[in-house]
Amino acid sequence: MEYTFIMIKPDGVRKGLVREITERIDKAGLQIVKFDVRKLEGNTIDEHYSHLVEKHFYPSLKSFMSSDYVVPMIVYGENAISAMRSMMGPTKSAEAPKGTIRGDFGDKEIVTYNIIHGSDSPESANIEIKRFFNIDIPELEQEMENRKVKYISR
Ligand code: DAT
Ligand code: MG
Repeated sequence: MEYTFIMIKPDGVRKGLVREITERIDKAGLQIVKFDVRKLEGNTIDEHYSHLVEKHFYPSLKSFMSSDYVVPMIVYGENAISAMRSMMGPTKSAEAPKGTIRGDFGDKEIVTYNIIHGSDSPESANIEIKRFFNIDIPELEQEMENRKVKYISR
């Protein structure tokens, strides 16, 4: 069981895919434990894509990511990181198979418009969860435990 960080990007929000994507996560047997709708600060985008700031496409990636609301989430479940990466499909939507989120909804010409982000390793999941929800895994586990107790006692 593990946690991963997922974010519906501005194009996913604008295309009205929030329900479709959360439903796919649900149907895969994964649990959305945190969900938010917000606009990102420039420095958050720089940190999140620090591995890409030197790339020629970074300015357009940054302006895209700040162009509208995004939906950051924490998703929990069995092999959540790889399960979500498979559900998303590869970075380039044109190469993503049908049935994946990027294959079904991503822009086939503009790589940047690929609908969704998902952490690529346990290390990046922990860092991204902390960055976007200001919580670390032990705190999150404690919070989940507390929720269970509340649910059972109702
Ligand atoms: P992923 O989102 O699949 O983990 P990544 O971390 O390599 O891929 O890149 C982050 C985002 O940057 C990606 O979702 C879309 C954008 N991007 C990556 N490569 C690109 C390229 N060659 N041209 C335009 N945008 C790109
Ligand atoms: Mg990545």
